[in-house]
Amino acid sequence: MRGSYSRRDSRPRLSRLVKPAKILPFVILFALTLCAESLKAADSSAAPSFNADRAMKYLKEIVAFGPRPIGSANHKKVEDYILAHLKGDDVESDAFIADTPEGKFPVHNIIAKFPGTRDGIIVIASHYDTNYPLRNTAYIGANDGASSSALLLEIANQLRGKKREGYSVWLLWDDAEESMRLPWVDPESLYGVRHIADKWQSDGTLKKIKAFLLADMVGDADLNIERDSNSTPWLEDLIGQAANKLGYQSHFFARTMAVEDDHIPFMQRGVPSADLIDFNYGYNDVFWHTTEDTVDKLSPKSLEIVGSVILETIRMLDNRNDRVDRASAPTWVYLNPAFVFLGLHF
Ligand code: 1BN
Ligand code: ZN
Repeated sequence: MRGSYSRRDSRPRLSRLVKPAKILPFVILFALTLCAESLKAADSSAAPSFNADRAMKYLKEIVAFGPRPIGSANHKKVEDYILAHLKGDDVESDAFIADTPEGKFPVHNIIAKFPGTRDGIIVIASHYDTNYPLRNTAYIGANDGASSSALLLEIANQLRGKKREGYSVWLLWDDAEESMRLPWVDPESLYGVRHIADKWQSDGTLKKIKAFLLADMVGDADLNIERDSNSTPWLEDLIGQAANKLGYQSHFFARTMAVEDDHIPFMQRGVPSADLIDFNYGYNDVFWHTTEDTVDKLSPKSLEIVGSVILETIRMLDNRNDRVDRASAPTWVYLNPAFVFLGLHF
């Protein structure tokens, strides 16, 4: 009857409005989202911090040896310098004799291995030689060879003595990258990487490499890393995302060019690869492969930018799921915080 309520009906009953069984999934989802957020916070607080001043000190020490063309006494000193900084690390030496148009030369790749818990390897590479044709000049390759080699030594400092929850990281100081003639001649260059790529193909290592990141000419105070059309697009995108995340996007990918560098033998063998190179060194690249390639053009901030972006890219690769094809996963799977919580983000 309208207007008359029984005593039972007049009491608002919570159980009628929201049944516990109905809200349970939302409560669980909310709790999982909170857990995922707190895990994210813990994750970033443990992020390594690249020491740019120390990297700059390494750079200056490398160039202080003078020109370091293959076969020279200075080259041997730089090899020993790198090895001395890796004392106590798991180091593989890949030494061989390269047959070049200028004769036979000893070539020495150095690999420092930092094991991770996840099955797979991320390789970070830099060449450390200077140009053989410039051997009798004052050419020291401060940006070209020394900057990235110093950067890798500092990355080794960041990886050393820490438990890696992601992929193993292998740092590769490769040798005999520079061309035996100037300007650049393709088959007369990249001796070190071609050798190690062949070796890793024969012994089965290559299949385990999830990404090959190359650093080259990364110290210019006016830092402009190119987007390289010879690199793997999704890996370049990931580097762009890492740069964005750190607020360094203005130094990345304003220009696109095709670069023939140490990543090419790995690209040719199907390894996802990317070259972080600033190929705009002075107006129209005037300092490249000249005695003008000196420390005064460089800045520790640039080393910090590239070093941090590489470390962030490693972290993103570690957390990337390469076992599930995103295209085959329905939207509800990759948008679900429960899957993010379980580490299954796409
Ligand atoms: C980079 C530094 N390279 C040599 N020294 C490789 C290269 C060669 C990059 C030609 C662009 C063009
Ligand atoms: Zn060069």
